[in-house]
Amino acid sequence: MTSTSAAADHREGYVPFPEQAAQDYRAAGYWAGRTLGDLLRDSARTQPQRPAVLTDGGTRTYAELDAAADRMAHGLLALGINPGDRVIVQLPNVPEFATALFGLLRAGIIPVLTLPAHRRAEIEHLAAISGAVAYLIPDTLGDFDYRELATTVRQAVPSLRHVLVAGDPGDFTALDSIARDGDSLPEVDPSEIALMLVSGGTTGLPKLIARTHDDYAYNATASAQVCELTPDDVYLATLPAAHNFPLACPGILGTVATGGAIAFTLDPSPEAAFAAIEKHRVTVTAVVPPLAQLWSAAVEWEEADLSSLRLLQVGGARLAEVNARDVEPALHCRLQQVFGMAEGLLNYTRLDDDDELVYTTQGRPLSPADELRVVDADGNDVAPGEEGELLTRGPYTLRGYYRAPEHNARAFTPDGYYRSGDLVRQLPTGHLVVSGRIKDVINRGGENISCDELEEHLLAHPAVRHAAAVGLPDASLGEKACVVLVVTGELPSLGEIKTFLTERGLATYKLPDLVRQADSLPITAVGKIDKKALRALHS
Ligand code: OOB
Repeated sequence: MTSTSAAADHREGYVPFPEQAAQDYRAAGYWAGRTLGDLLRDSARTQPQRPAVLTDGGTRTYAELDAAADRMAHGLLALGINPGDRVIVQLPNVPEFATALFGLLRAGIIPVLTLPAHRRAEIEHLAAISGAVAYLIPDTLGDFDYRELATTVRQAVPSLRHVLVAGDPGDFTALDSIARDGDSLPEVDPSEIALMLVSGGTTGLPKLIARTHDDYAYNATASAQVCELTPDDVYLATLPAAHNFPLACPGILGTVATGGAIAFTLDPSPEAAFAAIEKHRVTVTAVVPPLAQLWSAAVEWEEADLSSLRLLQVGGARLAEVNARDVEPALHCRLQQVFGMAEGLLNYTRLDDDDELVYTTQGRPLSPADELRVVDADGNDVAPGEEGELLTRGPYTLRGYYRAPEHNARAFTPDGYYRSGDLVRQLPTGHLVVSGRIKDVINRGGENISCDELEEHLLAHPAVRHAAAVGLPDASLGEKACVVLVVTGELPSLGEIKTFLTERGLATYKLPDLVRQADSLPITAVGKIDKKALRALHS
């Protein structure tokens, strides 16, 4: 494929918002006609000397970040990478992430945001479906050498013309060596694809989610409002920066749009992250539930000063109520539950919500224009307050995965609602309680056991630190219920667990058949419990 046709082909396999919906979102002001690059430009104009990025080595002002993004954009274009081309970005939480991201966005080049934990299978797949022309990597991370990965990936995906390395380039090109001055940058259309996110699904290979400038800018700025961000806020990217949550909920983009400062930590452990919070006087960060739990416990032994922290956002998987109640007393900041998805819809508990809503729900929709339906297995709306599958569409929710027509036929209703696969109940306040995934159930002899429900009960056991329930193949039952526990002290016996669960009022058919012990639970690239890996480990 020549570069000219590559530049025009990015819309092939893209499912746009219907014209009428787009008009409505513009007319209502949700889509403001600004690009993601403009968000940085605006902050750099109004407050050039304020800090934009805080690093161990010093501060980068808005004027500096703005200029660095422009120079990066010119450098990328000078390599022959054209507006509309896709570039695989696999950078960890380092300050170069911000420069590279804004450089690509400014040039109208489409970053495909992969996670540092992705390996050959995922990267080759994402590079092939996106038709990427370049691959941005760090040199090494821990003992993993991304340059070796790039060498392998390039052999399999011939469209990858360039490998750019943040750090020691080896045989490739150093990312910082390409930056250069230039005259003018291409006009970027705000209704065009800005970037691509990778779906978080734990089954099958990841899918690509194309987000437009209009929809993603709204995602970030409306989220910043809900979190009451101001230019005095300091946001710490703790989760991998390429994930929707730390990127735009409100994350890096929402902070830049507000004129606050961002900082990065490569290591989310309490030791490293707490040191970063103390050093940069961090006010807001986002974590997954296992980290929230670990951080809440770690204040016992970590000495760092966390007094700057005002808001801890927790999402990505369900935060058990027992753990939700621990966060505020331990960390002395407000807890916010966030139920979101790379596909779009975001739900937040609000800062002024009643405590009980904050501890027991996963928030309510970000936008007045978010449309939600809760449906039964036949696709009919359930009665208000009843459990069902969440379907949604709205001003920042995709209408189809990129280049995935067959999957789209199943994942969307004919009228454009995305079938989330999440089981929820909606309270009269609009808040959602997530009760599990449609598929995260154990089918034990025809009875369905919700893994989330079982796990929530297990976590209430004083010896249990982490719990995961999985169905394992069984000749007579089809599936049997196995619970894998990380415990403090001794592993309770199966009998003890059954008695404990029965005393909590759990139905007999939901009691586990097996109890297994683990030192830790396997996690996905962003830190959620990885059920697929767990099932493989314990089968
Ligand atoms: C976030 O995005 P993804 O794309 O990695 O994963 C989305 C899925 C949801 O469909 C749901 O199954 C689960 O992750 N999930 C939650 C949850 N937040 C996400 N399940 C229960 N409780 C929650 N609070 O994970 C994501 C994107 C933006 C903001 C926050 C999380």
